[in-house]
Amino acid sequence: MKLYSYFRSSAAYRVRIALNLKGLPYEMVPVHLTKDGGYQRKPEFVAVNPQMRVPALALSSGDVLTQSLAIIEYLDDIHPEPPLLPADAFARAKVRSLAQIVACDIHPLNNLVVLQYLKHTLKHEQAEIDTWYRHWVIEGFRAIEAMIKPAPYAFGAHVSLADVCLVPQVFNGRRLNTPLEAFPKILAVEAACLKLPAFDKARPENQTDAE
Ligand SMILES: N[C@@H](CCC(=O)N[C@@H](CS)C(=O)NCC(=O)O)C(=O)O
Repeated sequence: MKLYSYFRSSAAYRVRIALNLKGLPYEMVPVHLTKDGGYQRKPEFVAVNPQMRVPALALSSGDVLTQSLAIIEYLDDIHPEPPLLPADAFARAKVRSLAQIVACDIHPLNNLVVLQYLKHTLKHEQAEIDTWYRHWVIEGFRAIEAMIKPAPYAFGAHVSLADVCLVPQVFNGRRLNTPLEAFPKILAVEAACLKLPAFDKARPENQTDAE
């Protein structure tokens, strides 16, 4: 499999963690999101993902999957061990709800293309954009902090899709200096996860395209 990724992309980071947890080998294809106007906009990559975003996972069949949550659930379906979603329907919904706070409510407001639109089209100052960024991280994290009871992972003794989404979002928040002291439970989950080789290997700084 080939993973189209960018070291700092938190959506790609989620998929890297999932591939590592499943022990699945993959070739990493870096897509630089800012150099030369962004390689996600070059025809070679548009042919892979017309949405012009990473991650994209090319399967050995040549078929391509996009959208990190869809990719991760696909991997969980075809390689069920270790499971990233609990067997119990209610527990599964709880895990998905945390994952969706990150992937549907926080991250889309802070994505590069959104920040670029605020800056270049709407002409906001960088300081305003940074405030926007932190605001949405804090809003989402307030809800997540209230939802979890680290044990040591977000929903108990087993890593789940919730942790796979949360850890990259903490990385993102920290990168823009979001104050995180108010979220001790989130930080505890992050610390527990980063002790696992699958998470550590997926960290942005451990990628071949890291700068
Ligand atoms: N919902 C998508 C989000 C994908 C996404 O927005 N990726 C960002 C990087 S984290 C991207 O490629 N942005 C390109 C751009 O902003 O131009 C997913 O979960 O895969």
